[in-house]
Amino acid sequence: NGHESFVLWFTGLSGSGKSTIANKVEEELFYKGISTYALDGDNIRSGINKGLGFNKEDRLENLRRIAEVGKLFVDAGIVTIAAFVSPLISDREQVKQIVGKDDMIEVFVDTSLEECEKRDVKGLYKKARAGEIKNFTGIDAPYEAPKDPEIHIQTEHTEVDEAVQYIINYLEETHRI
Ligand code: GGZ
Repeated sequence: NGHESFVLWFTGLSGSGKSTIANKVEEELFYKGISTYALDGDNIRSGINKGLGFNKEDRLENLRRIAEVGKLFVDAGIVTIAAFVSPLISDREQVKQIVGKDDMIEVFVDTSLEECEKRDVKGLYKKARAGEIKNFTGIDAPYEAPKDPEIHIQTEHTEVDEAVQYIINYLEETHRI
């Protein structure tokens, strides 16, 4: 395909819609014949990062390893899609350092805590409010919104398909794909 690879890094609260959007972006890239690989909690926290929890240090280590894996995929020429809460600016700075700042595209999936909590798809907010889950992002652990993400999606004002198209357009217009 002749394009350089990169990491498309989605950040946002639990339940913000990161994975939903990321999966559809991956599908669109597939239709365009672009090789991709998606890193997410399901294939990372159950394997390479089994044993890491959700305190500040474990999250940083979780994200450090993901960034290193992402870098390997980029070296292999694969467009890598990563969807992690990655709550702190410093967490994402570390990712950028590891991957290389020109190879990381930050996508902020901006959904308010109120909306995430209202959706509560997995019932995790309810558990966090009840104190059954500690260090839950947005409840008793911080989320620092990106100040200048390459792509900013406000899901409360944007349909999923629109968001996906917006991201694809961005990648085309910036000659990433
Ligand atoms: C945040 C948690 C927590 C805590 C379990 N805080 O909606 P989900 O379920 O599928 O996505 C969340 C996921 C977050 O894992 P990440 O690897 O993305 O986090 S980080 O980037 O901060 O390392 C949620 C679930 O795991 N989950 N406990 N305490 N999310």
